[in-house]
Amino acid sequence: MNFKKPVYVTQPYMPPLEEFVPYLEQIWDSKWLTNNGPYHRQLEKELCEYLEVPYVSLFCNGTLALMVALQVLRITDEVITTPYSFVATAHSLHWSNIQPVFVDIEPVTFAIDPQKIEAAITPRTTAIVPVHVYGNPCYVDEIQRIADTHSLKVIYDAAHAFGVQCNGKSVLNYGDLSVLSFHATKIFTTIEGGAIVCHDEEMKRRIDSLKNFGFADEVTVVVPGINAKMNEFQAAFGLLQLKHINHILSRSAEIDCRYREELKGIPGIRLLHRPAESHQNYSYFPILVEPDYPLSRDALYQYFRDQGIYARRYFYPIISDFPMYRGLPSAAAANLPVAKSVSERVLCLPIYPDLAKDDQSKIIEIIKSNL
Ligand code: T4K
Repeated sequence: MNFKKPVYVTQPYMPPLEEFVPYLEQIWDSKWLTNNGPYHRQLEKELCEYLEVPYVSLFCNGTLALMVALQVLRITDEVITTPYSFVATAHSLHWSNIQPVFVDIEPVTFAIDPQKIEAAITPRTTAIVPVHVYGNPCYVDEIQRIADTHSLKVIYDAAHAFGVQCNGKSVLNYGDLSVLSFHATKIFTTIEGGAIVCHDEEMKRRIDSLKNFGFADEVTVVVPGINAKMNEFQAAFGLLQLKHINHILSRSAEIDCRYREELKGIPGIRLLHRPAESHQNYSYFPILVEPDYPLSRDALYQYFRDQGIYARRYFYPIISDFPMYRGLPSAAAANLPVAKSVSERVLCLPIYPDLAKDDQSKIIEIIKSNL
């Protein structure tokens, strides 16, 4: 069995090119390329409406948005976070001179385990940075209770959580701030891009200033800001994506549903639990390859690659195993057994709106054929 074209873990949804041309013409005519241009303002407004959140500040990528979120809340010293994420979660702390303190995940949703957070709090702890990994909402109520008890800030790394709801509202409304990524590999993309969701106008004003060198007006610089602005091409691409978002989400849901139907009950293949009270965006389809499956996770990964299917081991290795973190006391393997074990078994299968039905059939067939 061989694939003509490689099948990647994800691919961005590209709207019809002719629909993008009028946006480009507008940019050409106005010569307004960046710095809070008209498309930037329109996308912030449309995202607030679509996501049902009060304020959105757009960024050139999710990593800089995370760093600005840490700055605006004046987070210092130590921050509790998960080792089971993309490395940018911890790097944003590192770049802000903050020490990540890794807390293990719980084995059902792979989110940071709230029962283990309090033991990691020290007098130097200033915040918690949990991740809604694969779009599965964290234990938001427990996390907030802990944060309130210990006067900690909560910044959600919501890079995977575009459009996700829990308890009947957007998951982005929890915590002090939530940070989105709109990278090309995300379900909603602005090529590169990201955003901070916040709850009040003053906070939005401060975030906007921080991402624009700290300017308050033409001649006043109030904070040592950075340049993290989204440009007009990115914002235009986002506006067009938003027009197609229902199609993007419904196709992803169909693909997720088919994988679930076909793969449930296969010995040695475990599917990610999706809490019933949440509304998902279906942007990742992780499976766990357990010891009773005939192939190891890495053997299955390689088998797929040999057939031109580029499934990915998100997130392996765990962040705490990378050289710049592995010396930290919280990075000790004994502290993170669940994250370690999940990362050694996880494999994310291809899922994106244009995944052909035949390609998905072949992926399913490969998993079954090894039995
Ligand atoms: N927090 C979390 C939890 C995150 O997952 C991320 C990003 C961040 C923070 C940081 O946000 P950003 O600063 O990135 O906005 C990818 C992405 O680069 C990264 O954005 C993402 N998480 C991470 C989970 O995945 P790689 O190194 O796996 O990407 P790459 O280039 O191997 O792409 C994966 C596959 O996607 C390719 O095999 C093919 C396909 N692809 C990729 C690109 C770039 C396309 O079809 N078209 C494309 O343009 O990190």
